Amino acid sequence: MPREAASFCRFCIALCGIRVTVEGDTVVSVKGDPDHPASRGYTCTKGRSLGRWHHHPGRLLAPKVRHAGGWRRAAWSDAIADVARLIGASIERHGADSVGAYIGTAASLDGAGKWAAERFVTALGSRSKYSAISIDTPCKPLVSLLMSGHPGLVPVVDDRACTLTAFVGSNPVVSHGHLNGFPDPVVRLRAMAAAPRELWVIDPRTTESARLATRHLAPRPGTDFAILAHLIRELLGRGGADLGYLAAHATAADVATLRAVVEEWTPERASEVTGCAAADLADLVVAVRRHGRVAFQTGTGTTMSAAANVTEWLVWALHVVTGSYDAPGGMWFNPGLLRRSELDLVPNPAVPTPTPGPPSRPELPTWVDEYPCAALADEVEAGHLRVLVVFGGNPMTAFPNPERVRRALAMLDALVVLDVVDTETTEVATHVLPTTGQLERADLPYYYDQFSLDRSTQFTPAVVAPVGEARGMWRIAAQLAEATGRAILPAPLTTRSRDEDVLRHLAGRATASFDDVAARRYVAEGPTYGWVRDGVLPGGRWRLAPRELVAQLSRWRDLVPPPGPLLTCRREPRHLNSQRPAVPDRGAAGPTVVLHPGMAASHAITDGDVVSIGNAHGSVRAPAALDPDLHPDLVSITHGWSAPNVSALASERPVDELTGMPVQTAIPVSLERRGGGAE
Ligand SMILES: Nc1nc2c(c(=O)[nH]1)N[C@H]1C(S)=C(S)[C@@H](COP(=O)(O)OP(=O)(O)OC[C@H]3O[C@@H](n4cnc5c(=O)[nH]c(N)nc54)[C@H](O)[C@@H]3O)O[C@H]1N2
Ligand SMILES: Nc1nc2c(c(=O)[nH]1)N[C@H]1C(S)=C(S)[C@@H](COP(=O)(O)OP(=O)(O)OC[C@H]3O[C@@H](n4cnc5c(=O)[nH]c(N)nc54)[C@H](O)[C@@H]3O)O[C@H]1N2
Ligand code: SF4
Ligand SMILES: [Mo]
Repeated sequence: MPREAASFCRFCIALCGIRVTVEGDTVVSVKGDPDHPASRGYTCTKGRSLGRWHHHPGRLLAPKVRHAGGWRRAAWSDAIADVARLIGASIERHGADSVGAYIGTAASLDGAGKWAAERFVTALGSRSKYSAISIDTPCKPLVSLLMSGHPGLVPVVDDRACTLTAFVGSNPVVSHGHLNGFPDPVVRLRAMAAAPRELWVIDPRTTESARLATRHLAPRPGTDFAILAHLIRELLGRGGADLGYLAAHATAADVATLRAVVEEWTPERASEVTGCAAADLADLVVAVRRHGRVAFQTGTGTTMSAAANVTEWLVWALHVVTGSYDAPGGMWFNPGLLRRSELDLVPNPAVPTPTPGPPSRPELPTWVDEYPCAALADEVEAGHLRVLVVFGGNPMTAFPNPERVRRALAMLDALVVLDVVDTETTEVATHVLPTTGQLERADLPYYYDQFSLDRSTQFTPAVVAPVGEARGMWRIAAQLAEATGRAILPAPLTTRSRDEDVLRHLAGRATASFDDVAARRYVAEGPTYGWVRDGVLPGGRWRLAPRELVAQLSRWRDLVPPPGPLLTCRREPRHLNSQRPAVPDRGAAGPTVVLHPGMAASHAITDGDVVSIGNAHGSVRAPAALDPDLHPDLVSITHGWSAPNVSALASERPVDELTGMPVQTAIPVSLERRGGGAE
């Protein structure tokens, strides 16, 4: 008899409610849950493919250990003992930092798993912690830290009350949001665009989100900061700023510094750099004045650009200048229903200072307690990093310069990968440990609560039994720690506890009890306003003009935007980075190079031709697909593939001097036709 279970999807930040039909051990179907208060029945193709993902032909069923002739299937106890031995030996001979961890996107969506992974690194006493944040959006914690004294503030769009929303380099209709989760995005964006409300999209492509917007600006890639600098200049200089808010929540000196550094971004200069008509830029100023408060949300289109930090800073500054943070109709800060940041964050009057980067890249400042992924290959090659544990990530497709990453990973004494399927990274691993997938574990979105549009959380029990010998990631981390003589589980938890016991611990200080969350499945409170202003900002004031960011913005003064082609980042509906739940064969149907017809014509390229795009770092080949909805300077391939791997065009040197972030959008490239489509 088939049975139906309610759960929620953990491929992405939207965390849509699902109903899973199961017959025996077989997941028969996954559908949207109409009773789920946030997603209201919505799912995307990835969520509906969860059954295929669960039954993926590449699923890892048992631990495997590499030996001279290939792989050997190992008993769990042997695999754990072997990894623990290598970790212990490495620490003894080379110190704690010689053992590190990379915590990827899928780990962050396994509440107990990521919690245990973090505690594992801490228990080792190692500073060699890496996460996907430093190849996605290190500018967000940096700007939060420099402006508030804490790196973890998450501004969330007040989606019911905001009247002027803007997405800058984010396409929520496909991505479902960047650090703000938008389940059912089309319905939500339509509501944001319904008069008298306005929705602006700033993106060099006419994206699915842009099509729903009231207005669309298509700047040259990499120049968004100029739109924002101009906007702030006009608001501060010619009216529209919330002067009362500024007087109370910023210093006069900071306001003067901000005013001075944006002054040169006149309408003419902003228009020249961005390629947007001065009249369109003026319309944006007028719109902000009309609405007073704003909700601007950035995404990878800005966080991956060379000007990431200043763009993010100017977005935060815009909210401060208009009194839009921590206030209805603007953006509020989600402290998390489980995590409750408001209990931990106290005013931090010290001006943040970084510590040096890892020994092989000391020039990369460390602001939060992790090293940038761009330094990982250097650390291995220098002999500092010798054992790496990968939790739910795929560095081979995610890191810049994949060839060097592959060589570095192959040099490790041990590469231990915790994953659900075989990947480009398990291919170079020494130890592969099969982990329970989404449907096989009880879960709470412990790290993703803060990205919800409501202060909310949800619970799911396991829907099906683990496949093969797969184990929970938290349990594997705890067993590895135990086998090296360390304990990461606070009493009364043990490695034999149930998932629910760990989750109960994580929910220990939630505003709703674990039993309540488990019984109700989804618990929400409305937005909470004012806690950052009243309880976190030193003296109630933002540091509106951090000197590091003022210095970076000054350096963009003379920018002459490079001519195209420029490679930009983009997400595809059916894939989640390298995870392709709807396409069981990893090699099937690679990406296309999307080009404007004008760009194609000037390079004698027609639809379907094989083209190569390259730069000083590498080159990739793929078939061309023409699309008139792009900025004419732009070419676009998605990341997450091994062939072609677009990360070959990104580099671990040079990177952003403050965060170590590689440039992954607005990259100048050459473009050449290599052959006809049939070749
Ligand atoms: N379907 C799907 N959903 C995903 C993912 C996925 O792979 N597939 N990945 C998940 C992850 S890890 C993340 S971080 C989020 C990302 O979420 P988003 O940041 O919303 O990602 P995208 O949908 O790629 O939107 C980025 C947009 O930036 C535009 N862009 C590129 N360069 C520039 C620029 O210089 N300026 C401006 N203004 N725009 C630019 C691109 O055209 C693109 O439309 O998505 C998550 N959701
Ligand atoms: N050039 C370029 N590079 C980029 C980007 C870009 O746009 N362009 N995007 C960047 C961004 S935003 C990000 S977030 C990173 C992504 O970097 P990663 O997080 O390293 O990449 P993913 O492909 O999401 O890898 C997730 C892995 O987790 C596994 N997995 C899935 N479910 C589970 C599970 O339940 N448990 C466990 N243990 N594992 C599971 C998947 O099989 C997959 O191997 O890449 C970054 N790199
Ligand atoms: S938008 Fe798609 S992938 Fe994201 S949670 Fe919802 S169903 Fe899952
Ligand atoms: Mo990401």
